[in-house]
Amino acid sequence: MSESAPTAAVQEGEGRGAPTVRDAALDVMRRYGLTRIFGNPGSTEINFLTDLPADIEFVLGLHEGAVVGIATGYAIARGRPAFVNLHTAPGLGNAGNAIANARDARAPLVIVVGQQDRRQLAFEPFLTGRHLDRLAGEYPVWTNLPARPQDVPGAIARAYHEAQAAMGPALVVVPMGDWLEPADELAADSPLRASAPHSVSPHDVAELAELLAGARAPALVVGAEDSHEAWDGVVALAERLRCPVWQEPFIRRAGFPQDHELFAGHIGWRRQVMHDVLAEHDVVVAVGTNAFRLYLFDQPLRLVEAQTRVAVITADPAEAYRSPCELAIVAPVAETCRALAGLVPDRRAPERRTPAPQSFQRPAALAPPAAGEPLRPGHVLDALAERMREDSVIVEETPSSQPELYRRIRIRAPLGFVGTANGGLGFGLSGAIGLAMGLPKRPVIAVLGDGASIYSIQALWSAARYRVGVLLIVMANGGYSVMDALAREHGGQAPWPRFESVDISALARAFGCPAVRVETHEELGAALADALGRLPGADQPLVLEVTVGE
Ligand SMILES: Cc1ncc(C[n+]2csc(CCOP(=O)(O)OP(=O)(O)O)c2C)c(N)n1
Ligand SMILES: [Mg+2]
Repeated sequence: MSESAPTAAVQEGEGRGAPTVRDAALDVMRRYGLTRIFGNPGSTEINFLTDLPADIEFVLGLHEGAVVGIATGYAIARGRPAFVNLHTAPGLGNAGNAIANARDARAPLVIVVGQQDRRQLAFEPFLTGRHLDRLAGEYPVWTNLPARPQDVPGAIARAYHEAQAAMGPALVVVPMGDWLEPADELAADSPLRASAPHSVSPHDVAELAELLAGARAPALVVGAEDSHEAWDGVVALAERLRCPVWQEPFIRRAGFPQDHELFAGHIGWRRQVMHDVLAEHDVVVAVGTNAFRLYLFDQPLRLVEAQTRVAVITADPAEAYRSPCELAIVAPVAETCRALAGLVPDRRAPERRTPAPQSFQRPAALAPPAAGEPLRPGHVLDALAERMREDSVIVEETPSSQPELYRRIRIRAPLGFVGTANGGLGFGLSGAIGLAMGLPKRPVIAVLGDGASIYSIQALWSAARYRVGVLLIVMANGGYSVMDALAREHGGQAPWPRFESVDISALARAFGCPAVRVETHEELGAALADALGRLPGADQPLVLEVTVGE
């Protein structure tokens, strides 16, 4: 599947006389390379979607959570906005959490939401969306109901720039009659190309450089910046500082190469654990994230001691301003780290005798299960770690075995790890499909809980229909293991049952997606070798359902 690059080509109407708003909108979409529509259709979008021109492709998802999840993966893969069509309140409502996740995942999306006709909106007809521009709440980076039909194409253009600039979903509500109105060349419009240069001078980072220069035991805690440039910048800074680099909890993206000797491991989310890790250091810099990414308030503990000095480097102003710290630099991570690396003293210099920090120690591979014992998640992860290519993209949504995945799988390439950014299950399966669509030259492998896989299971149909060669490994333990553990830890019984009877492979096949179930160590090795041998480039998805003990 290919999608045309952005062009400034302006085409005349689609053959029906004077150009309509729809014609102008399609031209805007071509202009920005938004020629693939991820969507689920409804009556309020018929005017827009019927008889799409040949260069505009429609990719169907069978539920809006799946649609936006796939589009999110695709946008992350390509680093530029993907286009989504949703059907008024039902479509936008169903997509709610996927939009929230796209925001946290920094995925640029242009989302067009259909609406009833302006001429009868006042009567609230069937399928009216009440204040559709508010239904997604605070999650879109920009929301617009165009002032008049003629401003729809310009609003889509603006949404493209807003999504790209803020790296999140931008939403345009389009009443259905608008598409057929005559276009107006005097209507709203946006730049053909926009550029927002962000160079960082030594002067901009002098204060932080000074802080780091005086540090006895500095450390970096990295977040979600995983471009080649960001990795190079953080590596250069860490090497000058000769300091440990920790990955924050609940990884969205891997912020540092995990085979680097300075990689110290993943900070556990428990406040005591975080505190103890940070307490070793007198200066801690959060890079590409806020200080610090939290989960449950399990203990009323401060995360850093009063004498620990904390700084933040992030391009996201909100991340910076919600961080209690001494100094926050709101600027791109790559450029900031490179500028800092040029200023801080080189602690590798022999006379400084800075001891090398402890590298992350990975656990040894598990011995195969004894006769009659089930496979454990660690077996699956070992088998994957042993065979996966360095440039693989691992998509993680496997709640109870997440810590084990962090320990056993090494991420060695930029954009080598994509996690569910806001914790809402359903992105893993759908997002992996979009990532594989957008990264046809890299193996894309999702590791999913069985429960997690069901939240957007319909996306398997899209993977099969559009021949997306993604590998989806499902840890089938027959229940919500992590929730059961939390209930036990809370000292009580979980009221929810287990669901061993759900047959994930059968569900996959019902959606047209090939599936293999694996129960033994031998089957696991053989099935994984076979599946990975086909990646990248497979022309169909595969679900590998592995029966695992808890
Ligand atoms: C949309 C959504 N609903 C509910 C939850 C709460 N939740 C977190 S983990 C989990 C269970 C996951 O089960 P499974 O994927 O089978 O993983 P396991 O714990 O068994 O490894 C649930 C329900 C959530 N994170 N997202
Ligand atoms: Mg499970």
